[in-house]
Amino acid sequence: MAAKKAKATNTVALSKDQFKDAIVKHLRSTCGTDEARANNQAWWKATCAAVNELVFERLTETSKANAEKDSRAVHYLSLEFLMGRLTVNNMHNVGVFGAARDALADLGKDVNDICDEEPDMALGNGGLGRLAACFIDSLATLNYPAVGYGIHYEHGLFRQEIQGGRQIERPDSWREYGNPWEICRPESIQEVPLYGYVETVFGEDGKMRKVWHAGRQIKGVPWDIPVVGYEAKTVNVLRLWESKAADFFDWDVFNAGGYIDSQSEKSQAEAVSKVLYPNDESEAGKELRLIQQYFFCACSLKDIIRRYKRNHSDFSQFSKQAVIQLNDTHPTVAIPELMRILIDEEGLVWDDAWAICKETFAYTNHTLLPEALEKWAVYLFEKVLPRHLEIIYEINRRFLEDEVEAKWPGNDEMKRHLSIIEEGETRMVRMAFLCVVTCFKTNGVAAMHSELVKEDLFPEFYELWPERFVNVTNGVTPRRWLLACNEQLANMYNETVGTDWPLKLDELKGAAKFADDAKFQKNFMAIKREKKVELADKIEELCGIKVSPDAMFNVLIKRLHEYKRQHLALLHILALYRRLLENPDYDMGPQVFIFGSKAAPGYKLAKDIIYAINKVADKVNNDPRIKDKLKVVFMPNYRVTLAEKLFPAGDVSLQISTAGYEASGTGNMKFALNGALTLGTMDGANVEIREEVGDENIFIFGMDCDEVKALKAAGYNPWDYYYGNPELKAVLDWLETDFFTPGAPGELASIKHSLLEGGDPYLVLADFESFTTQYTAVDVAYRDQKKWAKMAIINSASVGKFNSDRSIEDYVDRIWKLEKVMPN
Ligand code: NTF
Repeated sequence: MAAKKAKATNTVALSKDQFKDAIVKHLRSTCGTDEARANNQAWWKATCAAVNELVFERLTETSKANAEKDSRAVHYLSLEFLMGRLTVNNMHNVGVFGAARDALADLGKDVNDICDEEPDMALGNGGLGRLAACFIDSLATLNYPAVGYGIHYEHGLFRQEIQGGRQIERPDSWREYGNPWEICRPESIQEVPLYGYVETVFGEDGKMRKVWHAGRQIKGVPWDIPVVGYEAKTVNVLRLWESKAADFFDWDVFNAGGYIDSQSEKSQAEAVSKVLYPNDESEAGKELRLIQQYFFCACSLKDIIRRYKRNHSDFSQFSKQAVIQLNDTHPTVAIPELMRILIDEEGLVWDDAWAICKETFAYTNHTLLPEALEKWAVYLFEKVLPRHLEIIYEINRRFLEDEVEAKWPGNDEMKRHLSIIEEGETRMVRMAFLCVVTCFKTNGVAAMHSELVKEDLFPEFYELWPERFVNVTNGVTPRRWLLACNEQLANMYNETVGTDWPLKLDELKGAAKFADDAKFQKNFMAIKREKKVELADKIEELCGIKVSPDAMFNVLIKRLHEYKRQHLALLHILALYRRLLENPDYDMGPQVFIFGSKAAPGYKLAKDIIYAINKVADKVNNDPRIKDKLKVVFMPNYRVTLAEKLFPAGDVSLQISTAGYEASGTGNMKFALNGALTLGTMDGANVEIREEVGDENIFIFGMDCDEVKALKAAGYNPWDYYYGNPELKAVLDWLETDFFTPGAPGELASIKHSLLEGGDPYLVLADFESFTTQYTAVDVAYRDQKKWAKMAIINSASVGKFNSDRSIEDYVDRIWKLEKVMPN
């Protein structure tokens, strides 16, 4: 009965009383308990089951409509989907959040406590994975046919503990006790071959064929997570593959007393989807990682082809029906896999198969960092995927002999330069080149980044095929990153500009005209303060540090990486501390610096930076001489759920990467939307944020990309800055003493060494002075609360462009060419 009501209307799907009945019913029938005995975990599961009554019905409707209309769909292949929690999000999107909250309250439960039971789905590292999650939210919201494909990792990104200031990694078991959002689909299991050898056989017609005799098979079991569109009829699917041993049991081994061996077969197969690699740049060289990539691409392609074949008897319409978006190079092996299927299994000739691949795949580049551009050793490919290597060789041969030769005749140097195979002691497959050679579109993720992709990363490919290169600036879903995480501000906007903004974020612009209005400012700042109080409580609970909500909250939250320059912020903190010690009356407003960040477990310097932040925090926070003017907080286990508390509470959003290195950034957008001011470089999407909010409402510092290039070309010498700036020298030298690590001098010295002897590859020292100078301006601006309020309001009201719905419409328009299937 409840579900019927949902069909009738999009927004208010269930009344409070209906929702109450549904929860109580599920406590009993789904969870095997009752209101008197249930713990919060059971309450949560019953609540999810009540929401799922609506979700599953829409899921079935959507797949029925897609099948009936045989619509073109996008398949978003990504090794990462950083979903976070789904309960609140799904309740908002199906339109039952209010009913659920009130129903739970009537039953004596607080919605927040109940939703706190949900573990984060942390199947991603950072920006790339979270972007994928925002994109599938937008695709469903806009009613586009889409499937997300990825891996059903048993363990997501590690849980971070801080012990004695150092990061400790603990396993993350997000589904240990079951997850109410996922549905196992054994009817769609796929088999994946690996290893073995390739045989050349001649058929009776005299034609040559290749047969791959795999050395082993593993099984891919699909788990579907419904992706609920906001106020939409569409519920799409995120399909995640779990690896299992193939369906045979080796009785010979078992009977011969080799039970252990048959178990090892099982555990090897299951290892494939066991863990997410915790490095957000690249994991080149690891055989298991290559197998992960192939495993999920092979399963996904089989799934796409199975669905296609329901309505088609040949492949002539394939690229009209399916577009496959490669989220970075991680799924590149899908290209030779589709070639292999079409040629070896479906009997197409090379040219036809190649034409299909070229029209099916598109590639998004997310980074320019050379170490992040994936390369796989040829010998590894040969061992794991021998047939795919042959296909890559042939793609490369044709590319070099036909296209490169035609453009640059007789130029062997150019051929070497552009070859998909890199020659050298260890020959390597350049995955990004394979993408660009194949894909009909290659896009960067912010305007500036897309220019650099053309000019610096792939200039010759751009010369060959300029029409293939496009930009799609990233975005974030306003449902999660404003409506759900900042209810107070969301309500204020509802009253000011109406309730359409979660879909049409540009409507917030209507609030900008109140930026000067004293009452509006007061309300806006009161909300900010409320969110800061909530965060301050959380900080005290997690870190035992008391911070004042009246201080300026400077927040730096993102993965730890030298190019993101958390250590630049640390040097500035040291400079402030030193100024306060030297002059207790030093003129500055109270400030809190809040960090949240995980470091890749093998990234030594990144972990040293976390340690240094914590050691400096210990000292600063407990130094009575500075009278609480400065506090430093490192929040452990930064993840989506913590981010939802941090973005609404920030005053200053630190986006301080070296210009030219951050492809886009998406945290910068979430902060601005929640009324924080950016202190950042001219990098990634900061450039476009500045365009939207205006130069007077953002604090830009440091060298721009051209200046960075020029300084590097001229020969950068960090020692010049060390000797040229006494304050900088003093704080760097401080790191070598035992001031912050009593009795253990030198514990923080690796940071200094990387910046001097190490050559300071990300120009921290070169930008230091500009950073501290601009920070003084930020401090002065903050102390004029009226002016600050105005700037904050303008920021929040002006970033409608960074709605991920807009990004998706750009993808549809420039790349995917989809049509909506379910009506709006
Ligand atoms: C990240 N790339 C970039 O570093 C961010 O600037 C960007 O916002 C996100 O992608 C999303 O586009 C990666 O995580 C990776 F893996 F490519 F290095």
